[in-house]
Amino acid sequence: SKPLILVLGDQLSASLASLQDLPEGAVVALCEVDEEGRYVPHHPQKIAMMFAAMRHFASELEAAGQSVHYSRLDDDDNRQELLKEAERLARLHDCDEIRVVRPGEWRLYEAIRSRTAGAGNAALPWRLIEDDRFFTTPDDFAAWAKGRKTYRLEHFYRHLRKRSGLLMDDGQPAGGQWNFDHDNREPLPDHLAFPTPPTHEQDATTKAALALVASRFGEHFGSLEAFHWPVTRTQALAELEHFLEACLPDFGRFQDALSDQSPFLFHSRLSAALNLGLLSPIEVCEAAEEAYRKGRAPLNSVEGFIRQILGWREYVRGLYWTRMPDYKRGNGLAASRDLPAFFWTGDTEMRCLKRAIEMTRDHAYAHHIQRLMVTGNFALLCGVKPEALCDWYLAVYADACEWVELPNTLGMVLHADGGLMGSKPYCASGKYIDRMGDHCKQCRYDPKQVTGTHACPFNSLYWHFIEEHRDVLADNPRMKLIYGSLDRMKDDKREAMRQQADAFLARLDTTPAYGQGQHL
Ligand code: FAD
Ligand code: DLZ
Ligand code: SF4
Repeated sequence: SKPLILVLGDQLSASLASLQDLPEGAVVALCEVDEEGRYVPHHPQKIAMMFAAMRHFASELEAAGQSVHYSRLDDDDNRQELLKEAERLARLHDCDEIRVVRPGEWRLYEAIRSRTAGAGNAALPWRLIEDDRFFTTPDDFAAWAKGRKTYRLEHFYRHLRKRSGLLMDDGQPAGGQWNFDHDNREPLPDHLAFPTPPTHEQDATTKAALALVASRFGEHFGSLEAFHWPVTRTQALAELEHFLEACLPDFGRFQDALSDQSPFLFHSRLSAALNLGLLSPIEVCEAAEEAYRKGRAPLNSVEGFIRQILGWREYVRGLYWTRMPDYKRGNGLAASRDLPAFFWTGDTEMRCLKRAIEMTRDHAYAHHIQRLMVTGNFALLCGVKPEALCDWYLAVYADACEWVELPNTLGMVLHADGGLMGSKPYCASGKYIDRMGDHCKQCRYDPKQVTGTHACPFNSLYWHFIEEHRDVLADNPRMKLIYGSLDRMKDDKREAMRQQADAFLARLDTTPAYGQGQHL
């Protein structure tokens, strides 16, 4: 047979299953297409990073002697739709089959599945190959999940610790504990210095990708100016080295902290390189474990980091493939509000939100606590509908791929999956944001006030949310204390909070300032 091997934009790994033991004459295809750049208005840095990385990867395959067809976005004959372009190339090169590793999105997976042999279009059948670049496959997750009522991360994570042997000593967890989360919640101290992330030389290939994206997707939300993403494996390895040396020792302590100035703190910023395939999750976890074994980083940091990759990353992926497509329709709290317009501008006086959105605009990045407890928490409390919020997160982050974005947004942030992922919503008042960082010091609102013109809007919104969802949440044992506090409040206080929240929500501008309504 003479296959066309379609390598998708997030499959840039030499170890990719479809690239092993290729028959003579096989053609590898990578395709830049307009449709993938627009199904949500992706951040220009995300598109440029992907195109630059795709172009470098194609050159590396060619240098290794592989025959490669690279479709550029501005090629005249480009069909501008991924599957149609691949089919055009297969015909052009006289291929009799198209092989592709499982894509990172249900949308493409379904479209491909309907074209596989036996499912129609037998003239040019597609073949789906399992993606083995993770610790687990969707089948592994389904086997683990079988018969369980809830899918708790902690159980899955311990199962994978044992299976992988990561941070295990004679069958027991290193340090005698599975979880060091209680050591990983230090708020931001004053005058803490953060490591400076590496920058990478922008060669002609990277510059061309940046220029192309500026001209073709320049109207999308997000600036290209501070583009520093790694776009080759060598650059990604430099990022990993930097993380291990400069960030990992303090990663744990400040994992949950918020900073008004630093977008990155001690976070690894490795998610995009991992999701593109430039780094493997296994090598990253092994490198972190080695840092611990050699005494270069404390266990709470290393365990906390490995938990994110071996635990959360595998867990959300398993959940996604096991639960789609129904998962995407979940709206357990019946949320119906459009996205606040300032999510596309940062134009708000709420300092924590303003900074999270500005950092997103400038870097196509915000760290986990900003996504979860600032923008996410705000959207949860306001009742933003899942599809609007999911489209936003999918568009604005360089690391966004639906398999990881959707469970995090719909499940973790919005509690819209009926509690499958989290035993309670991650809702919080301004007090939490004040405790974890320094935004409130710069804000016109006061996190200690609940009503009045200076009151932090998170506070009344929080109680409004708690009241509004009493029917769904009150029986939850983890929410009992909160409902106890609400019930002990005097009626006039409750009424004042309600009015404060209602007035705020009535003023909230959800006109589609930008980007909304562009979903295909
Ligand atoms: P670090 O803090 O250094 O963590 C190390 C690594 O662990 C990350 O690189 C990532 O690969 C993994 N990780 C950490 N948290 C999670 C998590 N909750 N789920 C899965 N993997 C995790 N991550 C994405 O990769 N793509 C997304 O589209 C994405 N969307 C998100 C949307 C929302 C609403 C939320 C709350 C989280 C989302 N995350 C997503 C998870 C997490 O916020 C990012 O992985 C992280 O902020 C990336 O920065 P980092 O590499 O510096 O992470
Ligand atoms: C996100 C994205 C963008 C912007 N452009 C492309 C592209 O031109 N070609 C491509 O193969 N993939 C692109 N992607 C990623 C896809 O939207 C999709 O998430 C992955 O292909 C799924 O594996
Ligand atoms: Fe955010 Fe409220 Fe603090 Fe302002 S006072 S930064 S809105 S938590």
